[in-house]
Amino acid sequence: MAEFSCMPQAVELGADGRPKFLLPPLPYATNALEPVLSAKLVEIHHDRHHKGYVDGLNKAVSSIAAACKAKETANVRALSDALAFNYGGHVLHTLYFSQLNPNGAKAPEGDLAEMIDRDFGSFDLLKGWLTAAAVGVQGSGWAVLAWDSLGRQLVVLQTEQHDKVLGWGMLPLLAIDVWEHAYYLDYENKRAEYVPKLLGIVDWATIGQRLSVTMAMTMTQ
Ligand code: MN3
Repeated sequence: MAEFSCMPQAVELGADGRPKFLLPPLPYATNALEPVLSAKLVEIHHDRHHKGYVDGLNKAVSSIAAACKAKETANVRALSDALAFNYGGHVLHTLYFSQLNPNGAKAPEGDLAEMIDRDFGSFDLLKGWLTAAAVGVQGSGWAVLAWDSLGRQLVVLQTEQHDKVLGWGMLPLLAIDVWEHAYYLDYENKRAEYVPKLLGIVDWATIGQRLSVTMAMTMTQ
């Protein structure tokens, strides 16, 4: 579980020798997140919705490769949209499911705790801002705690769908899904009740690992 919690294996080579994206298995039983998220909700969200983005991503990538080789450029806009939408959905759902653990660390430590205090004032202030960002997303989208690789600071983003209103170079560390499929079965339309409960089962040790890896990856010379 510790190995899985930062980022699971992403691809295998397909029959054509090209990378094929994989749906990561849940790192826990579907009922492990109760009572915050029911087993039925987790099963539908992972096995149908997340799988749909993985399938859509593999289809977009192979369609683009085929169209490129055939010099068929008429659908470049639609295929580019499909690639961005499904890639965003796959990345964010991978982060989402692997960051949740009711028995995980309840507060950040080390570099993550220091950066949160520096950039947001305190852990409580960050949680307040992140919650407001998640609850306030118009329609379907996400709130994301991200690493700004140019400014070398933590930022909170709101993302529409999976791929709109992104900042290039801002790498997601913690992702809060506020599409209705993420909570409606358990919370109906009460997104403001779902978000704080979800934040209560985030494993902050996992977020700290992601920050360490991301900071090292984006180290400036
Ligand atoms: Mn979702």
